Amino acid sequence: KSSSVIITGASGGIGEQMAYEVAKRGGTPILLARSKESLARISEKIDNDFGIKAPYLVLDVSDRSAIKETFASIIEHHGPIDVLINNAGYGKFEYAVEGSIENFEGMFEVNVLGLIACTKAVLPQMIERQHGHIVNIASQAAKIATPKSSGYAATKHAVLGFTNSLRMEVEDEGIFVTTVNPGPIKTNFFDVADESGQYQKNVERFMLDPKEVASKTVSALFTKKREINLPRWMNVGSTFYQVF
Ligand code: NJP
Repeated sequence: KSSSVIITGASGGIGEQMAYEVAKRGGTPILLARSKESLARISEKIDNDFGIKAPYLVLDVSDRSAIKETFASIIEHHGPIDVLINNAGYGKFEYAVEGSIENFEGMFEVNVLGLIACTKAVLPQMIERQHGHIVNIASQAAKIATPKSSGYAATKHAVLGFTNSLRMEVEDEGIFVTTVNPGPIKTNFFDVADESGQYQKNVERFMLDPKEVASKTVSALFTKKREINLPRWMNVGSTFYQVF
């Protein structure tokens, strides 16, 4: 049976590209996000290009009861899950003094608690089968902080902490656990993160290709890679930093 790979945030960006990479390697991507039309388009492309039927379901990962129901239904209809790629996430770049507490809360709901809830929804069956891989898309912001990323960097530091602890708990259960820490990637991420366009303008020429991030991530499935770091140079204000 081909491996089933759940991808959250599969309606665009690196999630979409990871879905193609999984299908290219003969796996079955199971696509989750809020935008049904985009998921339908991507699933159809996967069928046309790779002859693989990729199921898709609408899921907002900030809705914890929906996560429980959706994952239970996937397991019931498509059998056990081999891989979960926790990719859904977003940032809102603003100064801590200016950002509303609701903006901080929103990022934690999706990037941290949504990721934890999705992980908890697949872990029991992975432990039972002594088989699986959890991949958490964090960020270079899990390692370094920059101004205006206090909320986003805090969520990604939290993802890294959760992932490192989880690995210790399940590595003897046949389950691999990997964090991916990319630099800036050319996706729609910055349309939400940086409405002024200033940050995007600064880092645009250093941006990673989403296809590269996707192929490096998917080719590490079922390996013991603990972290995939994809460093970039960044221009913050007028100063250039090498990120790692
Ligand atoms: O961004 P984008 P990326 N429930 O905006 C989904 C991290 N990262 O591919 O729900 C469920 O193109 C959204 O789908 P929809 C970043 O933090 C990025 O760049 O239909 N899904 C879409 O499919 C994130 O964790 C950069 O709107 C939700 C997807 O998430 C991951 O990479 C750098 C959702 C976002 O696609 C993918 O981001 C870095 C919700 N509540 C890390 N909210 C970068 N781009 O520079 C959003 O280090 N989604």
